[in-house]
Amino acid sequence: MSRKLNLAVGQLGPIQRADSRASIVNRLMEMMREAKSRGAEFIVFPEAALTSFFPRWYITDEAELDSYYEAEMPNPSVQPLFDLAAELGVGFYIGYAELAVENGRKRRFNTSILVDGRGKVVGKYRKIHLPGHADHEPDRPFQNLEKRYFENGDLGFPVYELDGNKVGMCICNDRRWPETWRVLGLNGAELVCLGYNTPMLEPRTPQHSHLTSFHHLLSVQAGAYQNGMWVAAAAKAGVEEGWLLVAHSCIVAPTGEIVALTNTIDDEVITATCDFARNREIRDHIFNFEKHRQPHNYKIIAE
Ligand code: CDT
Repeated sequence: MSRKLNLAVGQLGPIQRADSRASIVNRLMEMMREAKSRGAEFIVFPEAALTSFFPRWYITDEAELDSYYEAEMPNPSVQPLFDLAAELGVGFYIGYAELAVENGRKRRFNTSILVDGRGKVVGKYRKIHLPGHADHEPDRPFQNLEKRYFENGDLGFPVYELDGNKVGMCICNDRRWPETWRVLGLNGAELVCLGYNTPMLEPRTPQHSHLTSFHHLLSVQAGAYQNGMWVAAAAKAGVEEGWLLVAHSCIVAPTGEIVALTNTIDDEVITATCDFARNREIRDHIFNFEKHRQPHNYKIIAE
């Protein structure tokens, strides 16, 4: 019998600046309960899911900046979500801004973790492709200061064993880069979890606004198909502090087909059953890496 996973994606509607961590954690818990009631064993939440997407603001006060980060995970604000995961036996992926102190130095990362059905952290990823800019650009209607507020991830693209399945992670802008998916595929991922905050408007290329959802789905479907993996993609969507974020959270099969898609810009749960036998249909045939890859011709990619 093939191995299967009942999977959910928990899309978040907007988080405003004034919303408390407790209210956000309650929304996540509500979606976890709904996922469980529909038979899900694992739920994927968005990038930076515990706060408003603060890189849109130029923040000069360090204490204020720190308030958007988590210095430990779990911590008392999010512990109820971990407790519920253990109570329900539902694992999860979640993104958050990580404040680490390493060798006495403050380090900031855009991070995600995998938590198993016992409420235990089993894997961590730090976002590698940081979009935007490092300096304040006052002519923009809103900032995209990820390059100021985060360091590039230093953990590579690891794949973790999670309740018997091989699970990898990436975060938002990573999904636009084919290298992300291929490295995860080469590392053996069967399922890739992805969270994102994607503004409909990119101020430097407003002529692409109407393509935002298309580019999102194009990237995720190609990543799934070209590497024979399931993908679960969770948006933070809706009008956050005046700016619309794209929705279209989805679950994509290894064939590249969308098998579940949100149809709101609010908190919404979607579910699907991942049959890992479907990965083999791709990876044993059209994208059999061992048989068909020609890496000696791809050296330029890594140089
Ligand atoms: N969070 C994040 O990585 N957002 C970027 C915005 C880039 S502007 C098109 C993204 O790639 O969706």
